[in-house]
Amino acid sequence: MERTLILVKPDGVQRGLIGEIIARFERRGLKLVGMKFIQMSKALAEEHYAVHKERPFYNSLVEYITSGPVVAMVWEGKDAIAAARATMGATNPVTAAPGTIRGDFGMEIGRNLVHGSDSPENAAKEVNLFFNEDELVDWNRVTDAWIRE
Ligand code: DAT
Ligand code: MG
Repeated sequence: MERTLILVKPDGVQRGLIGEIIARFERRGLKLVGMKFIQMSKALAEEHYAVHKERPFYNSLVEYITSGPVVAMVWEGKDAIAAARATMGATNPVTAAPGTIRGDFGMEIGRNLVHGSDSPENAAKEVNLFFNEDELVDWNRVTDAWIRE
């Protein structure tokens, strides 16, 4: 089982797309194990985006992600990381496929609505950054047998 950290970024929150975005992960068959609505601090944003520290867009990334509240979630499932990223679509919404979150709701890279972890290593780091172990819920979902054989 994999776990991935998903954020509904401030544009998704401001545009009233929280439910729309969550629904896509939910109906795909990923299982929600953690969720919170928070205003990220600059320190948390800098740590979250530490891998991009040397990139020219780093400062605007930190500014964007702290510009309003976000919904932070942990979704679980076999291949959860790749499945979630496919549901999100390509980083640049202009080239993201229609049917994906970014392809359906986005128009530029600096307002791409969602974050999703990109590897098991980064997912573990990011989940720990946003959630304590006791904030993640271990639960049985009755539909699992109809989602996985
Ligand atoms: P993703 O969010 O698809 O994992 P990433 O990790 O490469 O993409 O980059 C993190 C965020 O940084 C991305 O969501 C939007 C922004 N970004 C990436 N490449 C960019 C670029 N060339 N110009 C401006 N912003 C960029
Ligand atoms: Mg990334």
